[in-house]
Amino acid sequence: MIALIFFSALLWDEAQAWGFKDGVLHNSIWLERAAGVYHRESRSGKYQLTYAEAKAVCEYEGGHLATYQQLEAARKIGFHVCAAGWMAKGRVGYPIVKAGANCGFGRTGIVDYGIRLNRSERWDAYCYNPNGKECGGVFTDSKHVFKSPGYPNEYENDQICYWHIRVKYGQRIHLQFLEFDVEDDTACMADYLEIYDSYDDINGFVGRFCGDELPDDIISTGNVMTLKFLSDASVTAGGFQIRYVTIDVPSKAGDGKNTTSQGKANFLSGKFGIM
Ligand SMILES: *[C@@H]1O[C@H](CO)[C@@H](O)[C@H](O)[C@H]1NC(C)=O
Ligand SMILES: *[C@@H]1O[C@H](CO)[C@@H](O)[C@H](O)[C@H]1NC(C)=O
Ligand SMILES: [Ca+2]
Repeated sequence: MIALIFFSALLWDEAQAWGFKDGVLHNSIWLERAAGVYHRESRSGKYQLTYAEAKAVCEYEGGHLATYQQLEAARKIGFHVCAAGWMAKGRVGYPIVKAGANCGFGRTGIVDYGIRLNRSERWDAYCYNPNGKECGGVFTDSKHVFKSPGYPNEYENDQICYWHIRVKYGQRIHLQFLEFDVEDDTACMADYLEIYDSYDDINGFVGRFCGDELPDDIISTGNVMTLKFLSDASVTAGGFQIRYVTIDVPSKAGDGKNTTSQGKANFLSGKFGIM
């Protein structure tokens, strides 16, 4: 019985998206960007871009065509797309994480069509742009700078981004606001950034921020934090940059005081932690 449930769960997963996350595998539906690499097709559909057009698509967004090595690096962390696209230097191929009969000839790896002599052939594009528009994600690095989508340009209307931070158990997260400019209104009803001292946007509410005053630093109580940015249908602003760094929780009680006394940081006293 249990085996049956497990098996049907697998099948369901198969139909949905297919899984794992930190154990890698994945598919590109939710992992639209991996290691700065992403897939683009023409607005008119699949396999419509010449080499020059593919190049232009990536450059229009501030990036360039991915190299074979960049596509392979993305594939290694789960980037899987079943569509051949141009890469740098006129190469064509696509990244396969999960072998399947309908895609990749049952193999995994970069399916490589080689360097095309005829640059008028029409394929999709693989772009590389590590500084591309970022709207959320899961972060486990010991430090990172979050930017509002499109930063340093103004953010767009109707954005919803969630950034989840999860560092090593026993560490805390120190948030520092480097730039902050979000449409101002008295109750921050229009556009806002919310910060939660937990791994979701229900528990551990810390605050909702808008306007152009830099909020104070915030230090988590546990090893997880969530940032939620939301913009409504009109009026945008400059956006934000927020840095986090991890801090090791001091083993001696006395050291903790020193941390707070240094700046204007809010040292939260709370209970949220995830192994
Ligand atoms: C190059 O590819 C295009 C599109 O597939 C095709 O129309 C054209 O004839 C090809 N040119 C040569 C020289 O093969
Ligand atoms: C407090 O922290 C500062 C900077 O990290 C350090 O130089 C100093 O020795 C610390 N003071 C105490 C009392 O631990
Ligand atoms: Ca707005």
